Amino acid sequence: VRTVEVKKGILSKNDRLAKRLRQRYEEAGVFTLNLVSSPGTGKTELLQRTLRELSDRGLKVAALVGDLQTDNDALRLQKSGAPVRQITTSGLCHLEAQMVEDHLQDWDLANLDFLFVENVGNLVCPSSFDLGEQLRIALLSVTEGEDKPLKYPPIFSSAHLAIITKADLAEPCEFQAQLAHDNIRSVHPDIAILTTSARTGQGFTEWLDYLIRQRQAWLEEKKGAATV
Ligand SMILES: Nc1nc2c(ncn2[C@@H]2O[C@H](COP(=O)(O)OP(=O)(O)O)[C@@H](O)[C@H]2O)c(=O)[nH]1
Ligand SMILES: [Mg+2]
Repeated sequence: VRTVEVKKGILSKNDRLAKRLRQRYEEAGVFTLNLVSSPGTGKTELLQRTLRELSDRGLKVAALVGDLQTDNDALRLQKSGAPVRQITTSGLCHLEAQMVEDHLQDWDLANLDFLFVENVGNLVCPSSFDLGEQLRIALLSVTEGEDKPLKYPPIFSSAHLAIITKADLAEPCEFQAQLAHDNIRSVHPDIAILTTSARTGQGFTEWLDYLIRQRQAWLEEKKGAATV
């Protein structure tokens, strides 16, 4: 019983902080996304290309990236030219709202259109921690096996979008796309699913269009709420 009580305490503190972050994002008009998946699914690779291509379309983007150790991913993402900051969790398997808030303290969010948060690679823990994001995106690579959504349902049921990554490797991995879709939809029936390859650029037009559409709808919703 005590364990449950402690976890509840941590989660409710996190929820309070996440609400504060969400308010800050709304005031600044920055659309924030939380990318979750197991290690090696291709979060950093997807982000690197996404940051570059959104910048090319004239959008202002930035990223925070979480890892247990090292700033390798931040260094990779900085190559896109966008502002990037590393959050090192020193062993913690997920990001919490407090860590995000601490790393955003001196950033002028009003200057940004999109903020991407790459969570720590883990298919379990990140699903419980709201970071105040507008959208949570769960990634599944073709190399991981189609059954992962069945084994780790919360990460897929708590996400707004699933992306199947590394599509260029689908054939050698004998990836069964229909089975993966069915498994994702068995834990989250109406979730949107995109398929991408950060290597070849496959699916990136749909992915970037999706991001821009979602941000636009959010801005319009906010404007509508403000005039009511
Ligand atoms: N073939 C191929 N490899 C990829 C793709 N995306 C990522 N990778 C590789 O997969 C490995 C893990 O990618 P990374 O972005 O670090 O995954 P993360 O741990 O989820 O951030 C790296 O060696 C990447 O180069 C892709 O679309 N196609
Ligand atoms: Mg990474």
